[in-house]
Amino acid sequence: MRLYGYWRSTASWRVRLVLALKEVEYDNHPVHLVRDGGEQRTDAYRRKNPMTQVPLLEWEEDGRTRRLSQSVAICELLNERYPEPPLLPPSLEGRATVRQLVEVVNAGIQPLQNLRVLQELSAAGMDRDEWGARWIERGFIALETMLQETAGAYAFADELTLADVFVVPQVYNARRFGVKMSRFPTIERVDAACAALPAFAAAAPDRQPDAQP
Ligand SMILES: N[C@@H](CCC(=O)N[C@@H](CS)C(=O)NCC(=O)O)C(=O)O
Repeated sequence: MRLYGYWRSTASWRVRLVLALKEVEYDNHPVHLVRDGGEQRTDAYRRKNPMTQVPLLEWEEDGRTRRLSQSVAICELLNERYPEPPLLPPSLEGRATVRQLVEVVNAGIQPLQNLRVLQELSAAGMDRDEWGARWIERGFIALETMLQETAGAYAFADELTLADVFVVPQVYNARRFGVKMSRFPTIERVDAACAALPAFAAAAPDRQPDAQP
């Protein structure tokens, strides 16, 4: 199994987290998102992922090379293929609630501060850091309210779920953009609980082979 990703990509980090939690071995293929205009935009990579984004998971099966992009789809595939530990709760309502939290980050926050959006904003003369912080803060106001209802030791009750896998990388980006995390005590508490786990430490950006100082 090969993971095409980038050390500081939050969407790649989600997949790294699931692989680490499931203890699945994989080959890391770094795609530098900035160097030379971005390796994700090369013809060779575009043929693998027409969206020209990371992450991308690639593996061989039945004599064919399989590829899957989009971190939600990848995480769900891995969660079903490697059932232990389960990253979705047993109840239907629990699974839907976790997916709701996942989508708040995946659809409601991350796309607004993705690299290509920030690059376009900079080119148009806008302050990309102010923009990024503003949209993360708006999303976190909602997420904090939701987590006050759902969180136990982790984002959903007392077991790790995909909600934690999506929230933790977004907190890292919030800090990068200068968001004041003390405004979001439940998000901060969930992030700290996850940070104490070895799988979360292993998947962190600065532990990746392509990390830069
Ligand atoms: N919805 C996609 C988002 C993927 C995404 O936004 N990837 C970013 C890095 S976190 C990327 O490749 N950006 C490169 C670019 O914008 O050119 C997913 O969850 O996989």
